Amino acid sequence: MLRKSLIAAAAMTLGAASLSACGSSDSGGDSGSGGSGGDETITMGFAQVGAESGWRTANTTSIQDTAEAEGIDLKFSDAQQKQENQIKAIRSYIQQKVDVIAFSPVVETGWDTVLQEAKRANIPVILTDRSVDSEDDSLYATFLGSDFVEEGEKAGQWLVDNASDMDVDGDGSVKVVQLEGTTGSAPAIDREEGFNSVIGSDDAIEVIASQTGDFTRDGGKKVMETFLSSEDGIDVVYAHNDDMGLGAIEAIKAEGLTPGEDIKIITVDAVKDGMTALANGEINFIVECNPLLGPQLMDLAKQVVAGEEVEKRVVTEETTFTQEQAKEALPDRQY
Ligand code: GYE
Repeated sequence: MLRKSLIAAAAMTLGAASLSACGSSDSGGDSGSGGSGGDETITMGFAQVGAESGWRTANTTSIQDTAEAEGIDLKFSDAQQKQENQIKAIRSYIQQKVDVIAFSPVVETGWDTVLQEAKRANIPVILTDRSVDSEDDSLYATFLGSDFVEEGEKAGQWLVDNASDMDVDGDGSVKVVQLEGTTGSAPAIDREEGFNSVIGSDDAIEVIASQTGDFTRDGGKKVMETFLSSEDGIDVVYAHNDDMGLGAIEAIKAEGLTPGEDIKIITVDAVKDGMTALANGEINFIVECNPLLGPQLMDLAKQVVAGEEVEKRVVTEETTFTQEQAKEALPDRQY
């Protein structure tokens, strides 16, 4: 007990030291003079990917609501799925001397320069949701998010386990079309890799076409329309998120086919609209990806700003849903 409180006291002192160091740099007129209580507000700059999907909307709400509840001053920007916009936002957060920068990198590569600028300015960076592909892991404090390879594996495993029901036209092969997420993004790369690594064990399953729908409903619909006119005998759609799967449903219906029966659908995310389609039988299986990262992100931010050691990788826990499980889970679904 005593040991614990000593450690806590030491951590607090450390925190106070690094906070005041931060507040006093540049002697800028910041509001850190709150008397002896030392309650300095943490300022976080957050560079969001965009508003491309139901997942993203839930993620943004979780971050904004938690920041407000925790008294963290959040500067928020929406990059509209463009890396250059995210880089601009990060540079402006550096200029504003925020205490911590958090962002969800739209694509994996091309971040080293701007992250070095943050490092030189002594502003810690937290990656949330998506990771970067960089040799230098000193450029960020921690990465909080899902294991996308595992999500792809879960999708592939369900397909392998149910392969006999998936050969809708009974021609002896399961023909899959894939709706990929944003090209170059971690979830698109990893969900494809995980899926392929598992379906490789079954010779009857083949991916006959694959194209990006940019994680949007409209993108999924358009790509599916193309697939329906160019490919014969599609049995299964594997969509890297619910929104693209929901777009595919519209395209399938427009062809006079029944989604979930004539063409089976597997997606990732498990947001409300996806879960509703699953419960209604229009989607067949969803791998969950949890967008409610706000509470863990704000905890990590406080620790990082206080100079405490944090895990370099924090993985969120997730499950999967069949149609029956979706019916049960839907009434309590938060997002
Ligand atoms: O699956 C998708 C969103 O990065 C996990 O991005 C996130 C993905 C999510 O657009 O819906």
